[in-house]
Amino acid sequence: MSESHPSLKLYVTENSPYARLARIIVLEKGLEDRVKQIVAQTRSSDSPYYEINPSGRVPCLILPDGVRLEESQLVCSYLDHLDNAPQFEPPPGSNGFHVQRLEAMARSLTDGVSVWIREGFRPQQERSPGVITHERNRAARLIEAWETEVLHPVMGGKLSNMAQMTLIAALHLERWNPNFEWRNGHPNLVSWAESLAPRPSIRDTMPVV
Ligand SMILES: N[C@@H](CCC(=O)N[C@@H](CS)C(=O)NCC(=O)O)C(=O)O
Repeated sequence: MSESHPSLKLYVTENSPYARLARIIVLEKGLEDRVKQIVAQTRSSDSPYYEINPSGRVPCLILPDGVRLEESQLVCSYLDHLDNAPQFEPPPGSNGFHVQRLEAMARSLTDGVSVWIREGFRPQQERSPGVITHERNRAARLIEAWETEVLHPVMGGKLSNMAQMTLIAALHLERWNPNFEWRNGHPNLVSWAESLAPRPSIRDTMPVV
């Protein structure tokens, strides 16, 4: 395959935490020459992107034969297996179970904070105070739980699983939502996040504000 002709197209936006997972994998695995990243126009009526992905969501990966993949977990797994040497699969046994459990919990945080952020983008008169309160409280409960869970051995060490990746993407949503204040009173989470932040794949995919 010619390096100047990437065979896969990855549709992303710069600030989607879900697309960020796929962008992190591309960098971690050195796939920049094989995967062309294209910024999609999401959440606008009549976007040309809807012809490519009818759901309108990112990330979305288009394979050389035109097959379309969405959902960040599937897209990440596909990219991770491209070289037949996956690095981010759950390990066998009990640690694998904990990676999947913690990935689900990190995804709950991402999903909830994303709803909260979207609510903030609506015109003032369309915002639902009930939704905002619900999501703020959900995030606060999850952050409390994460303060302990982040000490689980599978969350430590080098970047090696989707639980770590999903949590860092969720925590960095603070850049989009200044009311998502998770740092105060959570020293374990702060030091965990600070230890990952300088990693090039994390640093170079930071949400732009
Ligand atoms: N469960 C999906 C969520 C993807 C998602 O909701 N992406 C958002 C960006 S953060 C999106 O594309 N939204 C556009 C829309 O809802 O039209 C995944 O993990 O990939």
